[in-house]
Amino acid sequence: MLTHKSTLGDVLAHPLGRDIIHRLLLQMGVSRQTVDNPLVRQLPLSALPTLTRGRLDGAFLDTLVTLLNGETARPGAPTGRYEPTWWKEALFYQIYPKSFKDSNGDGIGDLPGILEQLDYLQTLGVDALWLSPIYDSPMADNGYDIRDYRKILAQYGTMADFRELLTEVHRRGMKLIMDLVINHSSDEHPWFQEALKDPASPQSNYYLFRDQPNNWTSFFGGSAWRYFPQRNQWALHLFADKQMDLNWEEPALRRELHTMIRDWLELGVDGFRLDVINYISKSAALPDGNPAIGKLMGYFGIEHYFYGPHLHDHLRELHQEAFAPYGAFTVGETPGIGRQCAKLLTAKSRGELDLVFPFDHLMVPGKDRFDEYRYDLNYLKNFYIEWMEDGPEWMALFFENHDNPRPISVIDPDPAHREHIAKLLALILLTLRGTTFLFQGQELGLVNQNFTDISQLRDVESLNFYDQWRQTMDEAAAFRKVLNGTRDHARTPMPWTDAIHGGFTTGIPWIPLDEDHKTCNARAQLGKADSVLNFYRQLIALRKAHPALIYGDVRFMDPLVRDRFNWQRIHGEETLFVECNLSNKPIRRSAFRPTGHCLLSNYPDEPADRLRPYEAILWKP
Ligand code: TEU
Ligand code: CA
Repeated sequence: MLTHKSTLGDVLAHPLGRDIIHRLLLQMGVSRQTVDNPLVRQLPLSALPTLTRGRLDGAFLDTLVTLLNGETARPGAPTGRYEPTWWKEALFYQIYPKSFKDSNGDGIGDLPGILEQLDYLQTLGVDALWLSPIYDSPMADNGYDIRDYRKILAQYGTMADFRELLTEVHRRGMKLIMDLVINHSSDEHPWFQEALKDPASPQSNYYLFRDQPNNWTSFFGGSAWRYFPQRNQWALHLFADKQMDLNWEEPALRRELHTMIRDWLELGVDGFRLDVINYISKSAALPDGNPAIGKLMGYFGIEHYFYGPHLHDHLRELHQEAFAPYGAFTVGETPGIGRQCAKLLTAKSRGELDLVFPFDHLMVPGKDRFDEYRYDLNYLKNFYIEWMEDGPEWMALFFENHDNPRPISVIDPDPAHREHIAKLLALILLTLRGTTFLFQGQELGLVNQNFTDISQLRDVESLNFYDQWRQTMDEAAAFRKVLNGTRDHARTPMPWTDAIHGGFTTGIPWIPLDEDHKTCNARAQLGKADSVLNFYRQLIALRKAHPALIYGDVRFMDPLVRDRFNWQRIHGEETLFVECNLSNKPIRRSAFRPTGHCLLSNYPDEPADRLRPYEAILWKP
C-alpha cells in the first residue's frame, strides 16, 4: 500500500505511478532526468508540491495514492518471442470516409467511393483498412457521435454497399476493421431519448445523469455537463455536448454493446479500433477534478476516468463476450496511457486488447497542439527507443490520424524538405518493430491546408475553441491559434488528380481544399518514379520481403547522438540497417555506418561521409 510517506522511488516502481509521473513531467516540460536522480527518488511524496513549485498539490497526492493502490497488477517480463499473427505483419490504412472519395457528386465521400479506390490501396500494399465511423449519426463530430450502431449513415450508403465493400476487401486478401465508439453515443440515440422521456426506464441508467454538475471540463471546451430540463438533471459529455457518456457500470448496457459488436463480427468484419476506450470507467462518485491537475493538463477531472477503477474488468469482459469468440483484432485509442499501462492493457495472457495507440509522441514537452512550435524529431526518436526497449511487446506505429495536423508542416514547413521528410517518416514507421497504421494522404506526403478564413473550418473542436479564444484575442490571433492545431488539416478531401477539388467530387466538397492538389495528387505521383507514393510502395514491398523488418530484433546504434537515428533489425541470418538524419543540416555519419547495398533512400545517390538534410537510407550490409 502506498501512502503520502512513500517515496518518489516507490511511485516510480509502480507501473501506473511511473506512467503518471512521466506524463506530468512531459506536460510541465521538465526533463525525465530529474527523477532519475537517486536523491530525488528518496524524497517522500509529500515533497512533490514543493518540488513542482505548487503545480501539484496535497489533494492531488490523495488521488494519486488511491489510483496506484487500485492497480495491483505488474507487467510480466518481456519474452522476446513474437508469435506470428496476421495483424503484426499487416499494414493498416485509416480511411476518413467523409473525405476519401465521393461517388455521387454530393460533396461527401461514401462507401461506393471507397470501393472505387480499393485497387489503389491494394497496389500500394495495404493489408487492412480502418474505417472511421460510418454508422448513422447526426454528425456533430463526424460520426464519432453514433445514433444507431446497426445502421450505415445514409450519406455513406446502405448496408448492401457495406456488405459489398467487405466482400471486395476480403476478395483482395485484405481485412477491414471498424471504428467502435462506445465511450459515448449521440444524444439522438434512442437509448438517450428514452432516458430523457422516462427516468424510470432501463435506459435511464445507460448514461450519467446527476442533479448537480461537477467541475469536469469537456475536451471540446466548457463544462462536461449539459442540462436537460426534461429531467431537471445534467448529463455527462466528455466530448461535444451531443456526445453523451455511457454508464459502463450498468450491466444491461454492456450486454447491449456486446450483442451489437457480435453482430458486426457475424457480418464478417475483422476487428475494431476502440475510440477513447481507456475513458469508459469513471470513479463511482464522479468527484470534482483536482484543480492543480486540471490547470496543468488543460482538462478538469481527467484523473477520474483516464484509467478508471473497472477499466480492465470491462475490457476483459468485452474480449470474452465479443472479440475472442471471433478472433477479432482490437486496437484501443488510449490517450494518456504510458508504456507500463500499455503493457498491462495488451499482455496476451490478460485477454484485454491486442494493441494500443499511445499519443505522447505527438506532442513535445510543455506544448500543446494549438501552440506555435516546431516538432523536433529527436523527440520521436527518444520516444521510440524507450517504447522498443521497455514497452509492450508489440506496438502500434503511427504519426498521423484524423485528429492532428499533418506532421510535415509541424516539423519543417520549408517546401524544399517536404518530400525528404515524408520519406524519412515512412522509413521510420515501416522499419521499426510494430504494426504500422497510415492515414489517408500520408502516402502522398500531404501537408497542412492553407486555410485563410474561419468559415473554411468545420470541426466542432476548432469552432468551439475559436469562440472561446475570441473572448480574449482578436480575430487574427484566435484564427492563427486554431490553425496551429485544427484537426481539419487532416480532414480535407483526398487529392486524387489535378482536376477541380482534386477529383474527389464532381460537386462541391463539404470542406474546401487548397491549391496543393494541382501538383500533389495520387495520379501525378503514380507516374513519377521518385514520388513519395512510389517510395511507400517500394518500402512496403521491402517490408513484406524481409521478415527482419517485421519480427527482427531492434538494436539502436549511438542513441545519444543528437539528430542521428540509426538502428539494426536482426532476424536469423539477416541484418538490415537504417540510417537517418533528423535535422535540416548535413550531419557526420556514424562510425557504425554500414557498407553494402542501399535498398532504399530518399536521395537519388548514396551519401559520402555526411548525411544530407533529412536523409534516410535502408541498407542491407
Ligand atoms: O479522439 C479522442 C481524443 O482524445 C483526441 O485525439 C481528441 O480529438 C483531442 O485530443 C481532443 O482534444 C477520439 C476520436 O479520434 C476523435 O475524432 C473524436 O472526436 C473523439 O474521440 C470523440 O469521439
Ligand atoms: Ca457522396
